Amino acid sequence: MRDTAPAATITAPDTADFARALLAGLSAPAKSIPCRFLYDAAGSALFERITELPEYYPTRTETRILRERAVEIARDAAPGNVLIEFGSGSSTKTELLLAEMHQLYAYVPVDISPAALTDAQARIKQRFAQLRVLPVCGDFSHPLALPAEIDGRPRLGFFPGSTIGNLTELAAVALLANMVGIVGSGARLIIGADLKKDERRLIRAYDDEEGVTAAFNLNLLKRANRELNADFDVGQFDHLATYDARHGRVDLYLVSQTHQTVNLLGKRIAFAAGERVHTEHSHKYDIEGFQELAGRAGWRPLKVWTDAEALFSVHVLEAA
Ligand code: SAH
Ligand code: AVI
Repeated sequence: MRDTAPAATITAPDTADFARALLAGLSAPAKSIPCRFLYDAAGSALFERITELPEYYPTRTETRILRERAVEIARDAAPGNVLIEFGSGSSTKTELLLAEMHQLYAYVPVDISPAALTDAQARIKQRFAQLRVLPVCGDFSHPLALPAEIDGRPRLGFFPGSTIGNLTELAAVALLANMVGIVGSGARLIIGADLKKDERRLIRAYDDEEGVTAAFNLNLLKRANRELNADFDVGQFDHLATYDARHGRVDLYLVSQTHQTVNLLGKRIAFAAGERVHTEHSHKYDIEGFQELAGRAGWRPLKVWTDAEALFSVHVLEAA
């Protein structure tokens, strides 16, 4: 991600990537679909609804911490800095920081969802008319071209939401190490990490009463029907959330209700009754464990804040 390029327009990711990943994931003995495909326009809209659910504590808890600490965080953004946000989504939490960061050179939201980026850019431009907003649409786990305009400028990283928890430990360390290269030695990263807690509370957060998380998960199959002309009978799959205490993570699955066959890109994919398709990991950390993980990637812990119930943590890290 060190390379830079002219400011890109927001373009939709190519469907070939989805096609390849879906075929590979559904042909494996233990079926899975990478979670980055949850976020097409419909998925991003469903995620926004999740953030408002009474059961989904992470968004409102992290927002509260950021609101309380925004002035302190803004002191880390020296005049002329570039704020780079990973998995920016609606950029709602970012507004809290931008309101206190008065002399930024630019805000660079990075996201895989063109719909989320387009909406966020319009809203941010409206509220912060003087701010240079340079969106980058792409997968943050792969090398990405950042806008040439920010070349050589000091940077501050922002990675809220506990989106880091959606990566396996190995991938999380690799991404965090990549971020050291992106922001540069001595620069800081503000990162949210969801905390371990009572298993029932976790399951409720990922299997809400209203069924919004189920719709978010099942949208993967609808997306395959829309974009790849597959013929998933979405009503024949259930949403399942489990907690894996050994790995400290919530896992989401789509479960086939019956024995069924689906046509996908000229292939017939068979599902046994009760067979699971893994769709998302959501790791939960303790503070020391998260700092240790970040340390392996070259980050030094500077500060950490949590809420009164110790549901969620926000860390300030410094690149070694
Ligand atoms: N930061 C927001 C949104 C979190 S949802 C918040 O805290 O509420 C996760 C976001 O990361 C989504 O907007 C999704 O589109 C994006 N995302 C997921 N995987 C990604 C990837 N591999 N590369 C870039 N963006 C990704
Ligand atoms: C974006 N990410 C941190 C969310 C989470 O909590 O793992 C995605 C999500 N999946 C289901 N609900 C929310």
